[in-house]
Amino acid sequence: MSCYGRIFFFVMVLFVLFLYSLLYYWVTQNSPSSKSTGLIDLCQGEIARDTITALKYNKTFIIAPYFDKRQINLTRVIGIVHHNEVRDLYCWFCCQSDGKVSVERAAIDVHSDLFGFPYGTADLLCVEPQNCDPNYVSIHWSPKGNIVQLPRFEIKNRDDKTLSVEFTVCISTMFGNYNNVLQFIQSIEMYKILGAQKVVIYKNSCSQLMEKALEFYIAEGTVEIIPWPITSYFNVSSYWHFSMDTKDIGYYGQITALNDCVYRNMYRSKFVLLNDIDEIILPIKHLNWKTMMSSLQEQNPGTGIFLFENHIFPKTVYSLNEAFNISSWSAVPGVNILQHIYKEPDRPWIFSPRKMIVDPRKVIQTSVHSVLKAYGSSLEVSRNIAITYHCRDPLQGNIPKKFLTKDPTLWRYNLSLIKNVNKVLIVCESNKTTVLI
Ligand SMILES: *[C@@H]1O[C@H](CO)[C@@H](O)[C@H](O)[C@H]1NC(C)=O
Ligand SMILES: *[C@@H]1O[C@H](CO)[C@@H](O)[C@H](O)[C@H]1NC(C)=O
Ligand SMILES: *[C@@H]1O[C@H](CO)[C@@H](O)[C@H](O)[C@H]1NC(C)=O
Ligand SMILES: *[C@@H]1O[C@H](CO)[C@@H](O)[C@H](O)[C@H]1NC(C)=O
Ligand SMILES: *[C@@H]1O[C@H](CO)[C@@H](O)[C@H](O)[C@H]1NC(C)=O
Ligand SMILES: CC(=O)N[C@H]1CO[C@H](CO)[C@@H](O)[C@@H]1O
Repeated sequence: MSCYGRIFFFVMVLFVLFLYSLLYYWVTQNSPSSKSTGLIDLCQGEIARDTITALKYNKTFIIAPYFDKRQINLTRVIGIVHHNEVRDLYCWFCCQSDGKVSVERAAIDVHSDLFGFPYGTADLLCVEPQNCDPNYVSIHWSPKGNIVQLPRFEIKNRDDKTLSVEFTVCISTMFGNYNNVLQFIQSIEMYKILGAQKVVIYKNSCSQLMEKALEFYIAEGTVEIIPWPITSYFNVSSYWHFSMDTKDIGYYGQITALNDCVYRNMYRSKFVLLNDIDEIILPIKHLNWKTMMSSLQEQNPGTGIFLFENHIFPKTVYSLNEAFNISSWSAVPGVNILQHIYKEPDRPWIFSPRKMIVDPRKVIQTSVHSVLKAYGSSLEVSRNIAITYHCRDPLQGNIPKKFLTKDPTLWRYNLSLIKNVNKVLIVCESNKTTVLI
């Protein structure tokens, strides 16, 4: 072949290759499947790492997607939406099988417990495409377009590991420069005595001293902190109802945090407790949660949600037992719960809120005092079996002590509680970087 011939042949080969790639591009871009958007690599989008991610332009915030195969294969994206300004949203799945993108319209299920606020928790529900097995998803207001810049979220709970923990306590939203350090340490130690291996805290803000206590428990492996920068995105209310405070969202987004905590621990923990840090679900009939829950479950098969009456033990009313007025604790700011064993009288005509121990795998949507949707039934546990011990400001004004009821159940744990609290304080003392005692 002559030199020109060779060049001609080479050019022809290049030309044919070029035609082929044009054809390939055309075919993939105009593929008849309306759902497939071709070979755009969704997996280029930056992985979202924050607990709260705002979507551009639309009044939608993403917390996290969770794989939920309890009925059909769903991706359930827990989010916060403006309840009457969000209409269409789409899940852009990144399929592991072939690296393609598959788009599904999301059903938007706004939780019914908005309490009048414009923003509330929502589940964005997307049916997972067959043979896709996605590990990442992006959320977009359109089923078309370029989404390379969209953040992508890891779909959690894809492998349902075996349960590694028996009891996890979910503490929603620590806020307002929280500094009730002594009561915090006592609550954590009580949870541990009663059977908790894990305490998950959604932290908005707390004091420097509190940070030290948290560091101690993180190092110990008890506490897991989920950053909760809700105040960067919303004007939050510190009340639970809109009528009390016309802000964007109620009580520091507590309900969203609780729902996230249930799903986060669904396949990690046999039970999840949903209560505040000044509350302890306190067994009366048994000595710990394990024996109490096995007895309750045995007697109530099919029940997944156990509700415990809230009883207020005012922090303004003290017991006279000087043994529990522990002088070395006075350097630590906060309430000493061992001194508060008088509870306010019942008011049967007023709604008495309850706190919960749930089997997370039976919960679909939770509120604060009950679940909204679940697979199992709920049981109102008798106060003879357990109560929610709640040590705080009085709710019924400063009624005299003689009208309160003495309930020293907490004192059953006095020896181990005092010993354990002292251990935390001494560890911190030995480390000269802390001033806890
Ligand atoms: C549901 O998801 C699992 C795990 O990803 C998969 O093995 C199964 O085939 C899926 N089922 C359906 C009906 O798509
Ligand atoms: C909070 O409200 C103020 C005025 O009421 C407004 O200017 C501001 O943008 C709001 N902030 C957020 C995060 O919504
Ligand atoms: C606790 O002890 C301190 C002194 O050690 C005393 O000032 C305080 O009144 C005591 N508190 C109660 C409630 O007895
Ligand atoms: C403190 O705990 C011990 C051991 O459980 C118990 O014997 C004692 O009665 C408790 N003290 C009070 C005042 O209840
Ligand atoms: C003790 O102090 C060191 C710094 O001197 C710090 O790195 C460490 O985390 C502290 N440990 C605890 C348990 O607070
Ligand atoms: C549902 C909704 O509000 N969609 C809007 C999201 O933001 C884009 C860009 O501003 C609008 O075009 C959509 O209408």
